[in-house]
Amino acid sequence: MPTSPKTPPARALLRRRPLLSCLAAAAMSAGCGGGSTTVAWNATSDGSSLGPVNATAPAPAPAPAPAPAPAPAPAPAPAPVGTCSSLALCEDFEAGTTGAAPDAARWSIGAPDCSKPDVSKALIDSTQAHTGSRSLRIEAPGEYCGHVFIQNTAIASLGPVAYGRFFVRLSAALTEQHVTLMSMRDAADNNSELRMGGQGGILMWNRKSDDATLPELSPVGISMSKAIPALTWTCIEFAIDSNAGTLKTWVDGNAVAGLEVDGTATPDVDRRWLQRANWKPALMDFKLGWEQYSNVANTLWFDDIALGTSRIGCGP
Ligand SMILES: [Ca+2]
Repeated sequence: MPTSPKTPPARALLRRRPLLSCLAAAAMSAGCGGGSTTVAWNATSDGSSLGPVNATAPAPAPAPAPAPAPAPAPAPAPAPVGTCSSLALCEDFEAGTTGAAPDAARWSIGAPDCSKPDVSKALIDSTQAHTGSRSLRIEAPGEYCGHVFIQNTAIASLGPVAYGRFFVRLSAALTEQHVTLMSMRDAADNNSELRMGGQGGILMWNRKSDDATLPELSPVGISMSKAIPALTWTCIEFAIDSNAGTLKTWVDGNAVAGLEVDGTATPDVDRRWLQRANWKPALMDFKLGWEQYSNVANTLWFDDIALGTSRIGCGP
């Protein structure tokens, strides 16, 4: 298949977008490591200070009632553990073998727009990890068809509202050029790809079929998204409501105003996206990796990948 065309040049700056309302919902933390259980304990004392009783001695003045011992501070609630079992996908790569492909029962490897397995690799790596000692390393040279993704299909059975969370570490920061690091096949869009990646130096979404971007790549739109720094683990979360046709994105736990489709066309943000009426994706797979359209090479790592039906958060 041919590679995707580049996204059109930045659109004219229009009026500034009103502030979005903040999300009030607290994120639930969920772990991928099946962490340890914290046992609560209370430092109570049952010691007595009463002396021996002497029957002949004058009755002592009644002892003041002992002051009640201060209640111990409640132990902090332990972080949720074992939540991997309730998630549709939970991957920390710890069970993998360094230098080998990830678990073939969970992941297949390839790319929708052609891949060259001899030059583009997706391998378990122990030189970097967000948690534990392993992650997935993507080696993507800057050459034609130098694309590679790991693919999982659990998202297809999640229901209309899908939440995702992953950590990514880039060797080189996003540039002006269009790249993709997450991609999902949309059966409601002729099996075209809903993609997240970079352009204009910031994190952005791209709908391949009509090349709409979120945000619009105007100066204001760009300012309303985030750059993803190199050599740092960044937590990226998303929520897609296929019934409502809405989408939200969080970076390191914070909602990003420029990466939200809320159903009301907002210049610089989702106006272009919403020019397609009734955008209601039917996601068939979930892919992480690298695809570039201007020979932009990168090596990147993914870890602690999760999919579920409620917000997962960036917790342990
Ligand atoms: Ca790991």
